[in-house]
Amino acid sequence: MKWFDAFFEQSSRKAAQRVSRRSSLVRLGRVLVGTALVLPVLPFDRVAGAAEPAHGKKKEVDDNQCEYWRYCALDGFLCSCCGGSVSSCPPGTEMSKVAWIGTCRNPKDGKDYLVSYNDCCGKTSCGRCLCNFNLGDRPAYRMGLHNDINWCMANTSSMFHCTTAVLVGEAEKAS
Ligand code: ABN
Repeated sequence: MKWFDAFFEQSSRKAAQRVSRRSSLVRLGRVLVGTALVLPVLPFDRVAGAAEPAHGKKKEVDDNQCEYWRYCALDGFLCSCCGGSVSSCPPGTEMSKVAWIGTCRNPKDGKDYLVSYNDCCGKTSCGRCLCNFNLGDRPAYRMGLHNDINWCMANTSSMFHCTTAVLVGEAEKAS
């Protein structure tokens, strides 16, 4: 059984050598130094960072988002999310004959504009991009100044599908 003892003695010594605290520290040190030397020279993809808006600059809001400036007094589903656009109805629907008018400020030029919120009629509710901003909205007893109304009421079909935000023109400054 001598060979057996010798074999195990040798294996144990080798194992002890391999996993000794000192050799582990040496290995760890090598890894750390190697990482510190190699990482800074690796090519990083900085394209994502370049796509970020510059500090202080706001990301542009498109007309599929409730925060788009023309929707400041819109209550309904955005037609731009329903197959239409900000100022046109989706196919198969018809623009309401009556509407309510809001006043919104265009952040690009700082001017106020009149916006006509016409509903698109003739199909069931679109159900996408529901927005509810109420700038200038008045209680329902002043119907013409209220946005929570189905403006398809005067159309052949009073079924409400979505709401547009048609630009009417620049608002006059109050004197
Ligand atoms: N003007 C949008 C709308 C339609 C139906 C009911 C409430 C609001």
